[in-house]
Amino acid sequence: MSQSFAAARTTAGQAAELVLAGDLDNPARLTVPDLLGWPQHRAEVAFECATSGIQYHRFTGPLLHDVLMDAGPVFDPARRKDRLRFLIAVRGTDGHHALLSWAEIDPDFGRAPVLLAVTLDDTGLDLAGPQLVLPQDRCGARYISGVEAIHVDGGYRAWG
Ligand SMILES: Nc1nc2c(c(=O)[nH]1)N[C@H]1C(S)=C(S)[C@@H](COP(=O)(O)O)O[C@H]1N2
Ligand SMILES: [Mo]
Repeated sequence: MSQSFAAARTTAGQAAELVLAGDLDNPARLTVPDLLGWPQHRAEVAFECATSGIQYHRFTGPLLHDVLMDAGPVFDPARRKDRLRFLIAVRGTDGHHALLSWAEIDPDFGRAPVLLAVTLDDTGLDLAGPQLVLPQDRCGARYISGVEAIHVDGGYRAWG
């Protein structure tokens, strides 16, 4: 935690910012306080780390799906097949990054209640930046902390 905390801080203790970019009609920059503007959800999770064993944490924050829908992904929401070709890349301040498929978090498909957490064990993440929370994951590797960029990618639509 202390490493990502230091990396996410910009000058003079400013709050971390998260950039939403890619195939979006409304790209955005959001702080952790901005993320309080969506309905807040709670998750109590356990995940296994390859190096430190099973970890237990409590998180709160908005659904990733709610935040990304407001950023206007460029698919036709009425055509379900269109959404199946989108990917979501998530990167932390230390460069750790991972992919989700759009379908994984879509209420019509995988329905995974993935959060962009604003609190971790009742402590605010305002300076560290939000943390990706995937209650469906057995392993902790996608619980990316200090999230600084999310890129929505509809590139596979090029297959027609
Ligand atoms: N930014 C960032 N987030 C990360 C990682 C990382 O290297 N960088 N490691 C992941 C891994 S492998 C695990 S198991 C969990 C560890 O979470 P913990 O520190 O709460 O145990 O964080 C995940 N989130
Ligand atoms: Mo891990």
